[in-house]
Amino acid sequence: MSVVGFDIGNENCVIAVVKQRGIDVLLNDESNRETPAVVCFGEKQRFLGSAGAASAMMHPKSTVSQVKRLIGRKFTDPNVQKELKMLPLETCEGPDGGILIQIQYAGEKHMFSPTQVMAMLFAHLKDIAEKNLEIPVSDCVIGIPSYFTDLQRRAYLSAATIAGLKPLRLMHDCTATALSYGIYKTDFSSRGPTYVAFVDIGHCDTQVCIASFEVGHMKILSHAFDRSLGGREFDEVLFSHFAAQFKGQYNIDVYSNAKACIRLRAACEKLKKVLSANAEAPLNIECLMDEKDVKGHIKRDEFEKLASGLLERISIPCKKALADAALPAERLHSVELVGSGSRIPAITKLLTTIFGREPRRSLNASECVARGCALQCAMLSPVFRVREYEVQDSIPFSIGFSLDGGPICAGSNGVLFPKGHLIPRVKVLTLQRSSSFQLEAFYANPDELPPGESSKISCFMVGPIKGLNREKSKVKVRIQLNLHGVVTVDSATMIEDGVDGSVSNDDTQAYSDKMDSEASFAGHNGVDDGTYLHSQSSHASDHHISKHKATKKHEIPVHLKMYGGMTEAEVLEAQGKEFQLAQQDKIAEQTKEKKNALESYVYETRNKLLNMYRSFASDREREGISRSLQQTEDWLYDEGDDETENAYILKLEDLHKLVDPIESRYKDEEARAQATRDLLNR
Ligand code: ATP
Ligand code: K
Ligand code: MG
Repeated sequence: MSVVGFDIGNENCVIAVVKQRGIDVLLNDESNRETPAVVCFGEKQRFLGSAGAASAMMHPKSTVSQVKRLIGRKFTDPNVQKELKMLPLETCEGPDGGILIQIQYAGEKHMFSPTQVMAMLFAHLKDIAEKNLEIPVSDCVIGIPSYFTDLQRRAYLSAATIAGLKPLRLMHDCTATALSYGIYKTDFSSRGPTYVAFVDIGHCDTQVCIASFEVGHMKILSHAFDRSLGGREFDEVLFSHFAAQFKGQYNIDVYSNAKACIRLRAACEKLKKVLSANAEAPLNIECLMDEKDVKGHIKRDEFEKLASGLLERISIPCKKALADAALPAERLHSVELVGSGSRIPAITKLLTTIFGREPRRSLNASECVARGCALQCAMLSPVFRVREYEVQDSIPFSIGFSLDGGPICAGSNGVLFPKGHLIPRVKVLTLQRSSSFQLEAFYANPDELPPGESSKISCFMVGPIKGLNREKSKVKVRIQLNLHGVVTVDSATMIEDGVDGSVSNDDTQAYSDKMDSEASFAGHNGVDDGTYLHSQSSHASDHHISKHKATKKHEIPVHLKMYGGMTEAEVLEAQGKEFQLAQQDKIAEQTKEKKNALESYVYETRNKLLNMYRSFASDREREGISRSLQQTEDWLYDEGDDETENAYILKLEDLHKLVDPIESRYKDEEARAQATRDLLNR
C-alpha cells in the first residue's frame, strides 16, 4: 500500500509519496513536478491537469480552473459572484444552494458541481500517482486551507470519494508545511519550545501559522489567513493597469472580450514573474483584439506602488497569528516563507519589517505542503513505520451547539470547541431528554470566519427515544471534531438508570464508561424543561454500577441534516458519472491511438513498398496496395477523420490482408539470408 500526500493548489497541484528512503515528488506525464489544477472539456474527451491547461485557450467556455475557490460555497454569496465573473463559465444555482457549472460537452449539456470537478482533478492526480508507483493508490492525506468551512471540508471528502480516494486526513496546508519542517529537525532546544512562523502565499490565498516545536512533538498555536490574497491579486493589479492603458492607447476594451482577458491576464502573470528578478519588464501581445498588437512596459517600483494595498494586507494575518498565539515577534526562532506567490521581492521586505527579521526559505516553497501531507499519511497508515512524532493541530473557528434552538448551557454562547482547540477532539454531552431533539452546530463567532460565510454548520436530529423508563433516562451524545476538522455526532445513547434486575437483552449490556473522551465542558444549562448537561468528568464521578441496579443502554438514531453538500446517494451517483466520463476519455484516447496507428501504417507501408518490399511484390500487387493506401489516406482526411475505434481497426485489418503476404515473403527471405550468413560464419 502506498502513502501519498496531495497539495491541491488553486493553480498547481503537487503529489508526494513516502518511500523507504525519503519522500519523492512525482512527475506527471509532461515530467513536471507541478500539475495545473485545470479541467477542460474538449469535443469528445476531457483534458485534465497539464493537458487541460494546454487546451484551455481552445475551449475557454468549457475550461474549469480555480475550482478551489468555488467548492463548498453558495452561489448567491457576493464573493462567489465576484469569483464567477472572473471565469468565462456559465453557472447557476444548484438545488443545495451551491454552484452548478454548465458545460457543453460531447454534444450534450452537462451540469457539474465544483465538487464533481474537484473529483476529476483528484482522479487525475490519483492516475498520475498510480502510473508512477505501479500500484493502486487510495489512502492519502490532502492539504486544505485552514479557513475551509465544514461544508468545504465535506465537499473535499465527497470529491475524494468520487475519485476513489480515501483521505486519512484533510490537513491544514500550514500544518503540513510545519510538519515537513519539524520532523527532520533534531536540534531543537531542550530548554523549551522553539516557535516558528510559517507564511504561505499561494495563487489565491495567504495563510499563516505559528507552530511550537519540541523534540518529537509539534503543536500549532494559531492559524490566520486572508482567503482572498494571493499571486492572482497581484496579476489583477497589473491587468487593470494595462487594461486601462490600452483603452486609452489603442481604443480597445479587453473586458468585453473573454479571450483577450485570458491572454492579458496570462501576460500580466508572466510580467509579474519577470519583475521578481528584474527591475523592469516589457509586455507585448500580438493581436490581442480587433487585430491590434499591444505593447506596454512597467518598472518594479511602479508595480509595487500599484500593489501597495495588497502588500499592506499581508501584514494583517501575520499580526493576527502572533496575537492569537500570544507571542511577541521577538520570541520567534524564525519565519519560514513558502508558496510561489511569495516570490515577489517586496513581500520579503515587508515580512522583514513585520517580524523584525528576514524570512527564511529553508523549505521547498512549492513542495512542502505535499511532502508534509505524505509524511502525515505515513504516520496515519497502519502499514508504514515512521519515527514517533506527535502533530497537534488546532481549529481556527469557535464551534458552538444549540439544543432545540435554545442555548445548550446557561451562561455560555454554546461554544463547545473554542478557537485554537486541538483537533481531533471528542466531547460527550449528557442530557436529560425523554423525546427526540435537535442539536445544531454553528460557528460561534462570525468574525473568525472568512467574509460572507454562513455560520451554519449542520443539524443533528436525535431520536426517536424509546424505552421503559424514559423519565429517568439520560442521553449521552458523543460529539466529535474529527481529524478533518468536520463536526460529527458519532452516537447518542440512552442510559436507563435504576432498572432492577440483571442484564437480559442481547442489545443491552452493563454500562461502563471508559474515559476515552476528553470533555471539559462544565456547568448546568438553565433550560427549564429539565434538560441538564454537565461535563463527562463530573458525571463520571457519580457514576457507579451498583450490585442492585443494572444500567440499560440503547442506541438512539442520529440523522444529519446538512446545509448543502452531497448525500451518500448523490456521491454514489456522481461516482457512476465519473466512471462513465473516465470511460469515455479512455475510449477517445484509444480511438486517437488507433487512428494514429492506421495513419502511420499507411506512410510506413508506402515507404516499404518503394524499398524493401519492392522485389517481393508483383506490379499488380504493388499497384493494388498503393491504391488502397491512397484511398485510406483520403478517407482519413475526409469522413474517416472522426470515426469509431473499430472503424480504424477494420481499415487497418483490410490493409494488413493485402500487405501481410508480401511482408511474410520478405521476412522468409530475410530469415533464409540470415541462416546462410550464420552458416558461413560458423
Ligand atoms: P493556493 O495555495 O493559493 O491554492 P497554489 O498552491 O496553486 O495556490 P502556488 O503554486 O504556491 O499556488 O503559487 C502560484 C502563484 O505564484 C501564482 O500566482 C504565480 O503567478 C506566482 N509565482 C510563481 N512564480 C513567481 C515569481 N517568480 N514571482 C512572483 N510570483 C510568482
Ligand atoms: K501548490
Ligand atoms: Mg498552495
